[in-house]
Amino acid sequence: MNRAIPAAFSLRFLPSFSVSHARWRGRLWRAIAPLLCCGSACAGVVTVAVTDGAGKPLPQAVVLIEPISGKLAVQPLPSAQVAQFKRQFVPRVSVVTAGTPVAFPNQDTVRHHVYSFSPTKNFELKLYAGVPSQPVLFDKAGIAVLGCNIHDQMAAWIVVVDTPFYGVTDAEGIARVNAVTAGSYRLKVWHPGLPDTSDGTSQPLTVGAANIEKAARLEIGANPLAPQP
Ligand SMILES: [Cu+2]
Repeated sequence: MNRAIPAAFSLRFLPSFSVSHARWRGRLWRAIAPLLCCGSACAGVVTVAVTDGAGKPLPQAVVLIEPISGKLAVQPLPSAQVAQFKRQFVPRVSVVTAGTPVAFPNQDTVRHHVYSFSPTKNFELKLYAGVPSQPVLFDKAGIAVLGCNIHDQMAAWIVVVDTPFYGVTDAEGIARVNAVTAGSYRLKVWHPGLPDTSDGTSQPLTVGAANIEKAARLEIGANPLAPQP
């Protein structure tokens, strides 16, 4: 939502003494923009365009917007699911808020044995068909890598977050995060194709009255989500 700025505060009326003033005015704007808004009443859309190392749009990258300091109130999702269909996980990449129960319905006629040994969530659903009686609670932020003991080609990722502002890039490599309240944040971007040791990219993000467009480039290697030939 855009809010009209009183003329007295408008940067158009700031004097321009030198070329360096453009930079100075930019810094001033970033500093005061959050102050011109009134808490949750002021929010913007943050659009992030993610590309791979070759500059191509990168789908299924996870975008997180985390406050520089403190924590934001986050509610668990009522439910989420990662199905198994045609011997693949669907979806391959999910984002859920901490405390969300995730169901793992098996929609194949073969049985699956779903597991994760990640510190974020260590669990195992031993060889089963149909829908397990209980969902799995993902209560700790981090990345859980899922596999199947029977089908080695099956892999999926559940990113558990403790911020309400997140998204996943679409087929064009674009993620839109709506209603981000004014403030100072870190914009993080991650993709399963990154090396295991990488947390992805991080850049500062200041949200004020205006919508924001950002870009991120990830140096990924073999993309595990690329369509199979
Ligand atoms: Cu399986």
